Amino acid sequence: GTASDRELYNALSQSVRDQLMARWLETQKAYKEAGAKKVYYLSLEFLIGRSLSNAMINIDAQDEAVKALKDMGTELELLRENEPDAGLGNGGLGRLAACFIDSMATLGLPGFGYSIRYDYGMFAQGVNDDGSQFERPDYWLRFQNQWEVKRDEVAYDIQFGGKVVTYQDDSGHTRYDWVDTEVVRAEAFDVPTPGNNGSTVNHLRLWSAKANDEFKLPYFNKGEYHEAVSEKNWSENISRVLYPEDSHQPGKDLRLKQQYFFVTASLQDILNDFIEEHGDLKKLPQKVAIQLNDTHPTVAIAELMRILLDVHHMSWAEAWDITRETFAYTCHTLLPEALETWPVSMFERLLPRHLDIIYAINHHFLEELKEKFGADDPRIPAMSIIGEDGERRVRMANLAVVGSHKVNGVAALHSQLMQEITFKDFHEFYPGKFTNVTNGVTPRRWIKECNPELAALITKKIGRDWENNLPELAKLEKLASQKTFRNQFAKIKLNNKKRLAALIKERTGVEVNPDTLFDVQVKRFHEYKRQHLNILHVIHRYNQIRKNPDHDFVPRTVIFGGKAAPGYVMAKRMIKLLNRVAEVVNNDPVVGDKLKVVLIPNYNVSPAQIIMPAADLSEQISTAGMEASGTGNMKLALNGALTIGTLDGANVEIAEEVGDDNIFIFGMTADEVEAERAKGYRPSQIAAENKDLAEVLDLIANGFFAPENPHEFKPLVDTLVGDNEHFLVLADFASYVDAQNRVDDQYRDKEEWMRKAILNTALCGKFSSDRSIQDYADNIWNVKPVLPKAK
Ligand code: 26Q
Repeated sequence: GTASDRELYNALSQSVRDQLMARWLETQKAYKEAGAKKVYYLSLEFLIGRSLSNAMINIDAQDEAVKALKDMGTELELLRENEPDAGLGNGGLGRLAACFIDSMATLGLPGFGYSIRYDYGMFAQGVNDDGSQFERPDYWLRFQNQWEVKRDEVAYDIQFGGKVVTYQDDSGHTRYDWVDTEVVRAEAFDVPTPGNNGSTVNHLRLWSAKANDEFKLPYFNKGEYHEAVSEKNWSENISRVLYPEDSHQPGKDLRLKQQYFFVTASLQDILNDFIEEHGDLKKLPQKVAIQLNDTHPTVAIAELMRILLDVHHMSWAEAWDITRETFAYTCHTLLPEALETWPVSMFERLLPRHLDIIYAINHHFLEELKEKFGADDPRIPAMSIIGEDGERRVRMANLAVVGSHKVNGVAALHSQLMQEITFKDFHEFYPGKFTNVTNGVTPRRWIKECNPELAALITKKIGRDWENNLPELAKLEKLASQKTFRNQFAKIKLNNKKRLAALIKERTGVEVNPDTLFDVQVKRFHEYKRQHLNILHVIHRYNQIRKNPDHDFVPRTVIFGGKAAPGYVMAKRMIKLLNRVAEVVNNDPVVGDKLKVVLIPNYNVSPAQIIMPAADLSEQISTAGMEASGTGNMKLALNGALTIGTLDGANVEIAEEVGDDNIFIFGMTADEVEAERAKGYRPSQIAAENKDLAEVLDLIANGFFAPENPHEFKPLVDTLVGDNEHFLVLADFASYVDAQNRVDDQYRDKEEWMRKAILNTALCGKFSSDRSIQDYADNIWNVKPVLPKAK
């Protein structure tokens, strides 16, 4: 008999893995010999997706494997479907971390990721018959994971709870002991992360919780064997599941436990390695840089202080200098509701010693503030690490800012708003601490792997340097005016659209025509991302078609992908409305190919790799000032989609790079949004004055899309027309529709459209994560590449 596809997949993975292992050892040896400074990227999320193709591309084994498999009568594309996505993240922040470890390895930097090995990653999304979202657990570890290596010798004890006792040591110093704690063990699994440079292989280290035999010792001692063993399993819940909320925090014990579990295992590991290689902890910041991916790992600041003070008996001043020089913090939001805070009472119960240390940090900090501002300044309670209004809470963002030497935003506009609004007082108090590093994406996965035909065409025209030096793409600029090149580019786009059409058919049953304009909005469902603005436009278009069916419309397929957090009622309602609108529009015989609407269920990294290359139009329509950066916008533009977007996040920089003629900008600016909110936003007036809009809202509110339950979507409309509606959806409607009409006009001229599409690919070289990582390396980490001998 023949081997099954899974067995072949396993065999191929193993052979690729063996090649990675050899390079991995060489890389570690080279770092050791160089005594290199190392970077650790701490993130509760790494959305890496599949590894097989990525590894083969980065070690240049792809062509060979494709040939060998062909000889065996099978195809790489078939085999790699057997690999489950590693969905260890929610969205942009997690995917950014995955792009960053690819770039660190490609640049030859000693850079390592740390995260949690969740048994269950991001939930799998399904759609019920009524159009609503359902969730299923993602048990991605069902089959042996080919891309991890369990490191039996790497494991640490993690404490929780208990109490703090003090004692005097021999020299009369007061010392602190954290005792009577619950203990859990953290076990290490390494995922090798190859760079695209012929030699470097770093790793991502994932921690898994394992019951410790010390756990529930009292039960054993009492002879309650069964109780002891069954209770043990509870402690393993710490690494059970990724929290699927990406904007408001659940405030659960278990989430704080996850954060601390992850942080202390990583720090113990980092310090072990450092001490073995360099010994003297005073030199820590010279040899170690730790990046905090948002506030999620910020308890690391208190944990490093605890280790330096309580274990290594350093003085406060010395420990604090080392801590601040070691950490840097990346902020990924401006939404106040997304800034993490934890009740003091929870900290006291789970991490009593850390709470003491945070109080002490805050005490020193507030003294400095009083010195500078005077004791009664209102900035003091505002900047305090402890929030005193209502239930007392630890403000993790404030702790992260105070305990880091650099704080960065993720796009120019975001970093500017951070300095002017979110952290205004901090920026004045710490001049020079705040900076920008604009996000990027790895061109290996987001061009070469996902769009092999385009990659081959580019390489044929300009050589392969673009792979690791993306601004080289600018050499394509002059080709945009060549008709033959435009035809080649257009042909590839069409092939990619056919591939996507097949995926849509498979996942939704809907047939879409690859000759229509593919209009794509893929990202988490959120009010601030305004998928509902897109839906309003779809309904408006539907109305136009119904009124004037013989008019020469530009046929469109509007494609959505994304998940709603299970507890986010409004986001779930948006999904349901979208699916209901799709049902009506797709089955109306008057409409035909003029308009189709689909939600591709369970949007994730793997479907994204099919969607990005197939888009004509990229929807980036957030309320200005609310999307920190966006990274899907970059992937789509690099693959030759034109953006329709607001001046928000990295869209601003995309517009700068490609030029105003090659992007469709609409809507209010961040300043205008702020002004409108200040004066009191009254959307009901807007709806009253715009007939097209009123018609759309009436259809939704009156149950046109939910005949069996006509009030279903009334709350959504009520929100949109309500005073001070926070996302100003209706305010941008007219300008959005106008921009969409400009899109149509442009798309009618296919040659001109393709020219612009090519310019988007050519001019987005800035948005490589290699450039982002080089910025971090130069301006924040102060690390240099160390290249092992090539294999
Ligand atoms: C916080 C506390 C408790 C539980 C969960 C969370 C949580 C988890 C994930 C909060 C936020 C997130 C994810 C945020 C995120 O993905 N932000 C996005 O980051 C991208 C990379 O910088 C940006 O491009 C996006 O603009 C930003 O929305």
